Amino acid sequence: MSSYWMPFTANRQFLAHPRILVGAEGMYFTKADGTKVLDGTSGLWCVNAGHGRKEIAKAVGDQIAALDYAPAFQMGHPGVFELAAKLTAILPGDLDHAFFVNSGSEAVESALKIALAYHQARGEGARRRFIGRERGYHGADFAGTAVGGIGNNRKGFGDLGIPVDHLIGIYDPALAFTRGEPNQGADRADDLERLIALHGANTIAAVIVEPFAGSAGVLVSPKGYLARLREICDRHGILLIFDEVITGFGRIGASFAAARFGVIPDMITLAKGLTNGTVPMGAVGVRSGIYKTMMSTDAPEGAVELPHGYTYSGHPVACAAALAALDIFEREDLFARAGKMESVLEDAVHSLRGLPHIVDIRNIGMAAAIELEPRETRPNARAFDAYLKCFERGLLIRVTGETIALSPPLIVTSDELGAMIKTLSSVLKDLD
Ligand code: PXG
Repeated sequence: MSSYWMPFTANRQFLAHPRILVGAEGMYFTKADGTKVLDGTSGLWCVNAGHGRKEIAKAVGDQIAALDYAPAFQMGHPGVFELAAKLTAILPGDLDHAFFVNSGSEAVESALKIALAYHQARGEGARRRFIGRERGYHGADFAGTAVGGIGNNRKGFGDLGIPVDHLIGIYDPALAFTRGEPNQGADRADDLERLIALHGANTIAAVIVEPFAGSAGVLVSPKGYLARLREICDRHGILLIFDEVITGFGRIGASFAAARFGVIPDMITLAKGLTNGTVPMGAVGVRSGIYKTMMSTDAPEGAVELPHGYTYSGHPVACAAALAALDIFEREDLFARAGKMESVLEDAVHSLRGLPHIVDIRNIGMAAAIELEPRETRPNARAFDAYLKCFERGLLIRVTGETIALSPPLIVTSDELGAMIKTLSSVLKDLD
């Protein structure tokens, strides 16, 4: 076991106390000893339609048998065109082109490169800087790490060599225990004006934000914040990218945050729920104007307009999985279901208020966070202890810093939410 270097994992702790999953069905994982674990986190925010969906397994098996691989460059296959059409049909506004990749991190890198290429194509090649936000998470690759705003993820790697700056965060501890979107704080978007004054609008390529910050612990954008960012970006010719790797495919209680809040970004980054977590795949949704600009080049017809992509871009097996997943979302109306269950999750999670150590509870869509007071001696240890205790008691939660995150599959029932809260409550009472 010791030859595996585990990602974003306390490797030494894991080797001393391994946690192994061997099966999954519906709302439950199965451990090696045969006991069940209720999935409070959709795996890592990705299994939106629940585990073990037979339709996806069949589509994937059939695809491997029929066409296991097709070269991604200068070649196509039916599934990738069908998926691009189906995906862009559910994206809001004129986000009508899809560029396929293999993860959320690659979606972010691709969107940022498209932003640079687009500005260059328009003769504004000086626009090279990206603006992220404090406590943002945009994957683990170079540009995504640079534009990310979680100190611990950046510090070990020094200057990543990419011109970035960061907006002030959206979290206000004075608004602890807010249900849904905070009413105050839209003016935090005005911080973009400060960065524009500092760097010059003509040097800024794009702003990238998560509509709610997932990895930092469900930090919800204040009402009107995203619309204000949109308005400032428009005024200064800056592209706006919504990173919807977590918020997409129903997690926010609607198809996408862009649809829920009626704010259309220039690009949207997607992954996770796209294939219901079954096969790695990501995508960038791109507005028609960007695509058109890139295609209206003076270069000869045989020239590659965007020298970017991956061996596995639009992989036939991933496309088959995504088409089957989108089918399930539509047939079971899961995005609307998530919207309806939002208040059930909200009431359930806020019922924990008053239990020991809790300093904040936040929620939006099918996502919620319970923030704990740090222990004076060992920061972040209390939430991790809660994670270990919950797992022992048959519940998978996600922990980031001092925050417990819940993001159950969108098929979750009120009873299953009740069971999660019961386990969490018993664990919180037992924590020192
Ligand atoms: N953008 C956002 C907003 C994400 O949340 C990525 C990009 C990168 O995706 P990939 O597929 O490259 O991992 C993410 C990933 C957690 C957690 O519990 C969050 C992510 C991944 C794993 C765990 O906080 N987010």
